[in-house]
Amino acid sequence: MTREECCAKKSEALEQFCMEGDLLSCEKYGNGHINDTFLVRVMDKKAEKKYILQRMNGDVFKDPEKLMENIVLVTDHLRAMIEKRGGDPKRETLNPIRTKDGNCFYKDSLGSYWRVYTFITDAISLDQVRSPEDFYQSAVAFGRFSGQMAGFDAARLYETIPDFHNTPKRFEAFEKAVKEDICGRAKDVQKEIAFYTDHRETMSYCAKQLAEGKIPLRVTHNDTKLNNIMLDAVTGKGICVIDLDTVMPGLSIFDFGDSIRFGANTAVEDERDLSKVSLSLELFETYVKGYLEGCKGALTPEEIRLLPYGAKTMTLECGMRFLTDYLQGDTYFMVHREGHNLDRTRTQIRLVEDMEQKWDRMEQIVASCSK
Ligand code: ADP
Ligand code: GN1
Ligand code: MG
Repeated sequence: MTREECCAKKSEALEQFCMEGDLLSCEKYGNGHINDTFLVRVMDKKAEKKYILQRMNGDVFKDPEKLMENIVLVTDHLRAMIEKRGGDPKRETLNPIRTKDGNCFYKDSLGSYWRVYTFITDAISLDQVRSPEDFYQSAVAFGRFSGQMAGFDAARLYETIPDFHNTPKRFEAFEKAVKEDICGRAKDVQKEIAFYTDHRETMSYCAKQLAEGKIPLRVTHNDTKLNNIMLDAVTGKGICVIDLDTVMPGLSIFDFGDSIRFGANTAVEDERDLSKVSLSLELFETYVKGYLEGCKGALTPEEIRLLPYGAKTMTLECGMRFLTDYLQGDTYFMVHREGHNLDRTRTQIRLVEDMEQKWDRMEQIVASCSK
């Protein structure tokens, strides 16, 4: 069944959730690569209200019911912290809407799982930074998020995608995809395959530091792209971390690193003109400062030292995941054109190459910001 056919059940899903008012529209929304997201507008007592409806990706998330238990646990925890601080829980955390049966998800007649969140109003999410200030604000907010989750018992969380950032395991999956070559695409991407094969050792460095107990496992977000944060439309402040599907035990350096991979790139993730792709050292420095401030001294000296490695490893891992998906026929990440995953792979490779050129500067920036 195609995604479109699955999404045809959105009206059936909408009827199940407790949303007052008359439906005005329900349109595809956002640029996420995983779930099917819709903006729902309703008219309630002459006022327009908005919600986010999502069909959770059942291929990626094997147990959406357990995933939603995680989301409720995490958002309840965040809400309590926000209230204690005198913040606004309606805007500073996701708020799942219940179904008329009291559940936080609905399983439709085709077996897809749906959920609804209140829409975070007067806020924006970005696919590229407009100014260093945007990036700084996102860094503070992601850092703050990790601080808020520090008191949360990781054992309460179900692992929504096992080995999500286990880079050596990702390498094995990549090798298998190359060997099987089910679409016959490997012959055309030999250069890209060789790039990841040559970087195998580099990719296992952070995992090794964890295994040797040099850095701690924390409750992390694991998908810290710029468009997974809402910035206040007026003040530009980072107000809410969204896309909580992968909140699980993980590495702080990977949360840092994935933000750099996406946001400190001078081009978009799927840019075809590779001459536009590079690591902005200005944005890198901005993010280091914001993240350290948001974490409020919680990172160990070793975690801080390894921040550049987090950036490089996440860029390697993500590009390798795009290439794996390309080799397997584009079944994981949402694609919008022929060769989309390959374009994404190539930007990630170019970005790693640029990081390698700028490595000393990256280490110097981290050292001077942490003094
Ligand atoms: P995916 O897992 O596919 O990336 P996300 O949960 O990140 O899905 O949602 C996709 C996009 O929808 C986000 O980047 C953001 O722009 C928008 N979005 C998601 N949740 C909300 C919300 N509660 N309020 C406003 N916008 C939202
Ligand atoms: C996916 O869901 P989204 O679009 O925020 C992916 C991330 C990748 C990212 C690459 C659950 O993030 O791991 O880094 O695409 N999320 C999942 O853009 O696989
Ligand atoms: Mg997202």
